[in-house]
Amino acid sequence: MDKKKRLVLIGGGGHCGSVLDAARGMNRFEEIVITDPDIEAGSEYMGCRVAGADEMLSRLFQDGFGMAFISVGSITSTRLRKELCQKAKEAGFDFPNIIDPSAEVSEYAMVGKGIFIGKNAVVNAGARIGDMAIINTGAVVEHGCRIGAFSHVSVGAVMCGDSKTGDSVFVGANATVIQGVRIGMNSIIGAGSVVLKDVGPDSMFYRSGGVKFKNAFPTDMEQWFWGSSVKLLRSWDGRMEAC
Ligand code: JB2
Repeated sequence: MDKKKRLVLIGGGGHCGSVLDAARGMNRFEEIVITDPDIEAGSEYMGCRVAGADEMLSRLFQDGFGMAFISVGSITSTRLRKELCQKAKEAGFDFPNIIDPSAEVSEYAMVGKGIFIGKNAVVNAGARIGDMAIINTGAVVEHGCRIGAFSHVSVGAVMCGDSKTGDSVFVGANATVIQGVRIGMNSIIGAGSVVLKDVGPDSMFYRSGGVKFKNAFPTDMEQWFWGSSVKLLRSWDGRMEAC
């Protein structure tokens, strides 16, 4: 089998579910396995075999898997994703882009390697997406934007035209970065923030309207969540117990 059609997903959590779904939708990979130190080797995740921990990477490469993808998400820190990327490189793997078939990516956009573009995300003409970046579900990267390597534009976030991030930037869910604004490397933009001016490197920017929610964090969360009439219909990944 062509080694480019054999893919290892590194990390078998929630983000892996989105990546796996998109990878299958692309109809490009004939075999997909997962490495994850916390999932039993030989078990299945969404119908995909878990090969073992990352120590298996060299062995998998020798066995004819040529492609690897970092399927651990990055919430605020990109450290783990970088370490895993290095491990996979050292083992000899190449990195495909995984783009959900529902995403709209302009043919005039430029993308690097190892990028994830999730369901219904939009990457418009002239945008440039750096290696290993995540453009998550429903995010919009407008014309002329630049997204740095290892940066993550989270669910529903909007990068307006010609805005830019440096490397390893996290733009939280539903945040909006206004036209032409630049976010310096390693900075974090809080969910729902509206960024009207440049943000320097290594900064944290949170502005979510200052609205207070009464009882936002009930003490008996389990009771509040599961004690109602809500029932799980099915346990899709074997981790969630039906109640
Ligand atoms: O060193 C590692 C390692 N450390 C943790 N190697 C490998 N191969 N896997 C590792 N993991 C695994 O990453 C954990 O055992 C776990 O299975 C997975 C992390 O799963 P979790 O669901 O906690 O996070 P995620 O990174 O898949 O998703 C986060 O980021 C997404 C972008 C979540 O916050 C999601 O909600 C978010 N959409």
